[in-house]
Amino acid sequence: MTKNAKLEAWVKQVRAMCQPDRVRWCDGSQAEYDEMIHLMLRSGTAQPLDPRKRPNSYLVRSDPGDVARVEDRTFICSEDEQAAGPTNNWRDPAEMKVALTKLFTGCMRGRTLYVIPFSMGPIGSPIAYTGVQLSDSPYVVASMRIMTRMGQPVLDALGDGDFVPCLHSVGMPLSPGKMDVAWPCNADDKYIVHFPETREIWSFGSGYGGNALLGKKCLALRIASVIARDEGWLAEHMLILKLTNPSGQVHYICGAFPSACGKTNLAMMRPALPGWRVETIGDDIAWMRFGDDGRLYAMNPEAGFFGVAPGTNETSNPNAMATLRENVLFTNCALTPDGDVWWEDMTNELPERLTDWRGQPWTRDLKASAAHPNARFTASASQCPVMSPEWQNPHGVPISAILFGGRRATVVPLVQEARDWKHGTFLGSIIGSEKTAAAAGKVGDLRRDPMAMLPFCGYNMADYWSHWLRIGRHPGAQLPRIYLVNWFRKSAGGDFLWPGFGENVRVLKWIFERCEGTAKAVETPIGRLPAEGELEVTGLDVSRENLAELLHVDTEGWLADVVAMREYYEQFGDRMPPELRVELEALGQRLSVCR
Ligand code: TSX
Ligand code: MN
Repeated sequence: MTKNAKLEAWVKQVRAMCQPDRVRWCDGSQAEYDEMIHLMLRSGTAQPLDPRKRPNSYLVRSDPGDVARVEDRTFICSEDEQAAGPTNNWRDPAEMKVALTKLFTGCMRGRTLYVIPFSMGPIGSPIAYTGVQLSDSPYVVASMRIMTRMGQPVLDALGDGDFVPCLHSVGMPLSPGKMDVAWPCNADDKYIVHFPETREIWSFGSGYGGNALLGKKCLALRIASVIARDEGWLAEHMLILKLTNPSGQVHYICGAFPSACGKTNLAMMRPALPGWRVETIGDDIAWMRFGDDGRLYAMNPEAGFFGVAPGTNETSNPNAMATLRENVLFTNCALTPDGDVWWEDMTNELPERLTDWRGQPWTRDLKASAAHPNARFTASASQCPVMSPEWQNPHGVPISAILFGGRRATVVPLVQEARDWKHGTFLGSIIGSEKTAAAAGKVGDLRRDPMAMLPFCGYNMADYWSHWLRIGRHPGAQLPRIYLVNWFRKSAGGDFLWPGFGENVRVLKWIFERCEGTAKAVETPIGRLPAEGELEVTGLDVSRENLAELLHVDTEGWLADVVAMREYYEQFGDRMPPELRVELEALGQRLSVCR
């Protein structure tokens, strides 16, 4: 299977520590996937959906205490605490290893240890990274086969090369003769741990999503962000889309949005303007490197979608609905009486009866949601009808524009263009979302999520900003333009001012034409806004007043934001890059002048 000495030694060492009953090297075959499904059916982890409704698809219910990423149990274990920064949880790496070794000792008794080789990026691509995950979860094996390039071809390409070791256990050993539970996990101890200097990941106690599928958030973002800093590239929490205009010209665009802003919907958008085309390269992660021409080339390191199901429907994202027709693993969705899945806002009408995500009977008079709000689908990228063939390009695609978004009912206009890379980095650093009713805290409170990387940056956020500024000084760089966008402005009466979804292509069109040099902008204190008549409004059902409001500079609102940002930057002390403080104060100055 492999002659990789490091891999053989590591598997041997983990086997001795975790004491699984057996070790299985995953080849990535369909037969192996089917076997994992069979195991999950037998243990009650999964149930089949009606093949006439949803061929080759399964519903998995997690433990009710294991339904999401656990940020307070996520650690960056660098030698120096300052290297992790004020926005990450830090522990001393040696002490953490001792604590974890205790937890991992004997933790796989009664289970199988799966060796899961995977590639983030096309196998053999010069900019891909290989990881190997050791896990005791068949759900992880099946999910990794959808979400990454996984199996023997990865080992063949790896040869004697290096890889990122990713150790995972659900943290629930099985005593001899004891029946397994449907969703094994550890209720008391969960640890999602990153060692950025040695490039290792240890994850204990959770079987869910970002906690357990270690190629995604742990490797492709937290560890990769550190590698990217050291090697001069960018590992970002961004979608990648291909935008084609009616004449067939193309621009590739990346976008970073905090959660619940519809990143997957944008990546798969069906444009409302005739002749315009959006194709998907990726919906979550972009790795960007300079090409010989000085442009930034972005690659999607993933091979599938692990998307939030609630809110996905034929209107919000028809291409996602098509992606989900077959061969899907659903997690924590509701089940219909005829053997299909359902989630909130999937259909206009509430079903009469369902089985909810916990397996309990549900009727529509109940107030509780039937699917968990973080219910997920796991589906192969190749099933997306608007997947661009270039998503497999081993060198990536040249990026013309980067979007930073957020959910802001006030202040931030529909779109504004950064004056240069430095200003764009500043705009990325200030993005955030207002809390919706679902989250804890006061509704309307702004949660800053710089570059949408707050939970995913594997080092000090201030150093990360410095790295962005350093990228801007790359010799011969032909940098993307940077934009701040906001689909979520509301009127005083509380209605959304912008229809969003497919109509967002109007904003993308202006950005496209800025890249072509054909669209005009006006300079304002906050950046460049579409000049009068430059935003395509033909066929758009938005009043003149609302359009004006969407593109208005709210001087007082921005000045209040400047004060809040000054306070936000404080926590980074003298690691804060002076250029961003200069940008912030310059913005304050420009706004004060036109007060
Ligand atoms: O995904 C969204 N996008 C991006 C789409 C390409 N959503 C859903 C956010 C939750 C994940 C949006 N919601 C968007 C948006 O652009 N805009 C809005 C707000 C909105 C919601 C409903 C309507 C208009 C705006 N209109 C009607 O319901 C009729
Ligand atoms: Mn994400």
